[in-house]
Amino acid sequence: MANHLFDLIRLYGTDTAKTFIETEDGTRFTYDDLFAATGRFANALVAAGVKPGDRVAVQVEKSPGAIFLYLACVRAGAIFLPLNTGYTFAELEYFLSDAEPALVVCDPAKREGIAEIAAKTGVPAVETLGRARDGSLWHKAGAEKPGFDTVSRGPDDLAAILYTSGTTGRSKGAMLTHDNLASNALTLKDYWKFTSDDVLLHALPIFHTHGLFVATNTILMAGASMLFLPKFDADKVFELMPRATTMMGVPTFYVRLVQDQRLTEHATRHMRLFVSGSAPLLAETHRAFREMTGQAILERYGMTETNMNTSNPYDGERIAGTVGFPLPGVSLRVADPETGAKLAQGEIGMIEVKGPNVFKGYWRMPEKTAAEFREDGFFITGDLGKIDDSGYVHIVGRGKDLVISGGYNVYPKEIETEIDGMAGVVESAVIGVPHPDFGEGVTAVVVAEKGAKLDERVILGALEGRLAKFKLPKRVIVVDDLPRNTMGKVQKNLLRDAYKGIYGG
Ligand code: MCA
Ligand code: AMP
Repeated sequence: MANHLFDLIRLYGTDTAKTFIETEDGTRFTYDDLFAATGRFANALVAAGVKPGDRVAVQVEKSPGAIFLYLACVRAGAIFLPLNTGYTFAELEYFLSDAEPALVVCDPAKREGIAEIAAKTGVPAVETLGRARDGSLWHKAGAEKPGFDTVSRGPDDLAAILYTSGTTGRSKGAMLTHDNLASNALTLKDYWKFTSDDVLLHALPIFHTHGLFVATNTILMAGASMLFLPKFDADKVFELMPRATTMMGVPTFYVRLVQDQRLTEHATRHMRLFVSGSAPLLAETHRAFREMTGQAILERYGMTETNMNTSNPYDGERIAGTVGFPLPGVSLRVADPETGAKLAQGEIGMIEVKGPNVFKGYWRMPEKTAAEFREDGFFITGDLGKIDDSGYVHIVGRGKDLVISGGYNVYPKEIETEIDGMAGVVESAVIGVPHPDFGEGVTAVVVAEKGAKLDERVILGALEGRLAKFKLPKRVIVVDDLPRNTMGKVQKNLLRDAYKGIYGG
């Protein structure tokens, strides 16, 4: 039966003896293995009670098994819901109660804690999947047949839900359809000239758009291969580059590489493309990389809700500090943030996009969805930018209160709510300030009650275990009061200015 995304993957994975994934220990899975494993996993999902349209929540360590599980969900007509491995149990409870999955799959080490939350939130089934080809789901899938009658799904059916935090606090589940994912992967394959000869050095996590869809789906559509690292590790990257042709990364990857004397033209001679995204790449990093290797990093721009929107050109000039041109099929405009009226070329305003890449809406939040679309169907990104005379898009700021640390989004409101709830705290403001490694460092400015014994250590101690580590402030500063404008609103720009040097960046 027709399954929009999986059929395309099958169509392009024609050389079934070819390696799809090779892991650090040299284990290889071919496209044949991939198709058989997705069949086995899909059978195991059905046996676990998963029906078409059900959500499958997954918080597992990076491994080929996690990719098999993603594609098994697609084949079974289920909705894949990946979760950051850094999320604490307290954070997971919200996702499970909001998404109401039929099954949650977690790392074997977390089974007990997750089972408790599953029971509390009414999730009927829990399975485990480990990095060492272990866990209950791995074993159950191994006992199943590789043949599976792939469930029929059209272009507009949901393939995945990815949660993205909201500026008002509650995370929103972005609903992505088969065609959102398929169309974007096919576009990127062509735009970045991927062929079955490519080998992608994959060092990103696979619970976000970048590592899962941009990287993995593009490779699948090209019938190409991946070298799978559990995480970014400069030593491993240098060791593997002679065997790879491409890499995709967040700016922190490149910041770390340009500080390394091993980065030379010779070391990168086998690589044809380095892509950067998820956060702004500093022009100085772009320049340093070019000087050391002779290669220009290709910067692109996307969002969880929209997949990829723009890209610097493959053949033309890749300009540092810009995110390039709208991708084929994507309409992009810069509009007045208040009225939505299109602005003249060169003016700064809200970036809005429309195209087959744009998501279907937020899970069970019709009002929030409606608020983020214009009447003519353009999605309001929350990013401020302009289009220059040559058509390159520049992102100049954010209209949303968001910090991006090492490629992970951190919403100040969520951290402020936690801090404000602590005894002895009057109020807090969380900001992002330049950080030499993570781009922006999450920083909390806190007003304490008179006489309260609050310092950085106490506040950080209280946040630990409640929030994922990447969200924890790198510094906490206790002050007497926060600067406010005449309307009483905290002036975060003044705080950002006051603390811009604290990380020495
Ligand atoms: C780890 N830590 C972090 C981060 N990562 N803190 C802030 N921000 C982070 N991103 C914590 C660790 O828990 C640790 O805490 C300490 O910082 C130092 O860890 P370190 O070993 O240096 O970090 P790492 O493990 O090397 O990770 C850094 C990383 C990683 C490689 C940059 O965060 C990463 O892979 N980021 C990629 C995120 C990503 O894929 N984003 C795409 C989103 P402690 O010392 O206390 O233990 S998709 C997206 O944005 C859109 C769609 C798009 O356009 O792509
Ligand atoms: P997420 O919600 O994790 O999908 O993050 C999407 C946000 O990351 C966008 O709205 C932008 O603010 C930011 N972003 C992604 N790529 C870039 C880039 N190349 N330059 C600047 N910001 C980027």
